[in-house]
Amino acid sequence: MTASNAPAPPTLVVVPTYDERAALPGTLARLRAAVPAAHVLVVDDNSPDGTGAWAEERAAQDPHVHVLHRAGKEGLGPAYLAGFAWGLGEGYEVLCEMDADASHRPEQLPGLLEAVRRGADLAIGSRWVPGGRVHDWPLRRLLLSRGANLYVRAVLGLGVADATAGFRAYRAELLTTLVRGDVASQGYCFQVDMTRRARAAGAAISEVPIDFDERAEGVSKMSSGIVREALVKVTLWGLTHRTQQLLGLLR
Ligand SMILES: Nc1nc2c(ncn2[C@@H]2O[C@H](COP(=O)(O)OP(=O)(O)OP(=O)(O)O)[C@@H](O)[C@H]2O)c(=O)[nH]1
Ligand SMILES: [Mg+2]
Repeated sequence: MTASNAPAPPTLVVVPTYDERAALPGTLARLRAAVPAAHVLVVDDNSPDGTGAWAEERAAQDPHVHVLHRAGKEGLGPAYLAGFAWGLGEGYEVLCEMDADASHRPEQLPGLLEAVRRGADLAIGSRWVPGGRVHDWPLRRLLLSRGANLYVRAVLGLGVADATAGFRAYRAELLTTLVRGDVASQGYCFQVDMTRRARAAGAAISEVPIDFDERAEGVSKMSSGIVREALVKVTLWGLTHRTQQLLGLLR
């Protein structure tokens, strides 16, 4: 059997949710249609709007849908780590990240899975490589994302155009290695943290251009605290990285 007609490896898409009752039904329907063989894990932080209860009902009707309930809102990073721990324990071989708010198009997930099939340990759905696009974002968000990625590039030198992206597919072997480290990032710098750890582990990272849509429903969880955490942590990681480079040169 050649690699191209080999059966797809067991795949899990982890979708973190906080107050996504309006957006999640459409996202899940599109996801199940786009990648019918994949399983989905909704990781809900006890959303006050009943997202978790709705997901539970959905899971009762569809054996491909699972739900992890957490006690309260702790941020994106801890939600993903809990989802990954569950998925690795269940034996999934490819584990994906996707937002619930339809900013990521489920129809583009097969492109990420194809990159993994071709040898990537981590495939990133990227807005900032040729062919990648952002639709209907206000200038403020465009500048924030562009600026954050340029800063990450300058201080960490990861060679990744969209290190903050949250549409990803990881090979389980890589993820097992990454989560063994003490990943403590809460907000969106979680994505940068995982990218720099993947780079340090020598992973094959591939960026796949995607279309990123502005959320149509629900409310953004982006906050000044999340931006502050990212700025402080990326700067500290950058200082450590550059110091290590310098020590390497002097040795
Ligand atoms: N479980 C959990 N999910 C979260 C938390 N914070 C954000 N999310 C989810 O993570 C995904 C990304 O969050 P968004 O609010 O869309 O963040 P964003 O895409 O940077 O912001 P917008 O573009 O303004 O939507 C969504 O599915 C959220 O529901 C959290 O603390 N816990
Ligand atoms: Mg969003």
